Amino acid sequence: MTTYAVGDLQGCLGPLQCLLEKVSFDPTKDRLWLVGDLVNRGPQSLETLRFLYAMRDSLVCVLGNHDLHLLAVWRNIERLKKADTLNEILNAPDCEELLQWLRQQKLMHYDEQRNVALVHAGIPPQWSLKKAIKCATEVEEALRDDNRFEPYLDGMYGNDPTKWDGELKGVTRLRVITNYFTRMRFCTSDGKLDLKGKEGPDTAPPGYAPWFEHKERKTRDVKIIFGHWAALEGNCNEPGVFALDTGCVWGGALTLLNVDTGQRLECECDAHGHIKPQANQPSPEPMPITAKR
Ligand SMILES: [Mn+2]
Repeated sequence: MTTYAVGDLQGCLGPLQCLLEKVSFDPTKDRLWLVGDLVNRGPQSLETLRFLYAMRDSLVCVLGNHDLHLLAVWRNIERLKKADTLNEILNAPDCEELLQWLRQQKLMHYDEQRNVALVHAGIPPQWSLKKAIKCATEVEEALRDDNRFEPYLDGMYGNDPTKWDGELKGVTRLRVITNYFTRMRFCTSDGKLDLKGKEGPDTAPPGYAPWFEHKERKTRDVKIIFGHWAALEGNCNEPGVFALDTGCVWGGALTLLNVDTGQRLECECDAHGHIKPQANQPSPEPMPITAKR
């Protein structure tokens, strides 16, 4: 039995299947952890969700900002954005089944035996492991509660407040927690967020740094696997912190990490999130569509 973690899929099913084949992934024995952002922007969001749903008993999945956005559009709380590629899911006959499953997923997974946490964006420096688990649970409970699901999604959007305060209540409280777990890149040492910057770690505004670089970060003794930040290109130079978003949907690669050995595998992608043909294995000459087969 082997446990793997995979980076942001964003509908890139081909590269995922390629990696699972490379490691001879066996869903009856092995486990796959997903850092979230399963869908959107990429070519096969619906097929990706169906593929994962079919092997749901072998998965651990945390939600990303794109997954939450999908849930909000599904419940008519937010509209599709121009670049979204979510319509195929919303129009599918099995939409309800797939998204009812999606909303049961977590914001944070903690494996006590391995001392490894799995999150989409990160854990803010001022939170202990215990605090992070408690806060993630608050959002997970709202997601699963039929009476609180839509009010939560409705209150989820927005950049304010920029910083956690234990006194926060209601959807405002859940919004800050959601922003930490699913959108954070740069913050101050006491957890004030800058949600505008998306570029590399050296582009932090004055006083800010990548969330994982703060020296006093309270989860420094926990291994953390995360995605979300493609500009890191899989490198974060912080011991025990593993960046897995290597931008498969943007012509980068999809990364698979063996959680126990730390070994990484990549599948290179083209600009549309499909598997990139290998240089040493030229793809066959395209057949003219008029040719007799
Ligand atoms: Mn993301």
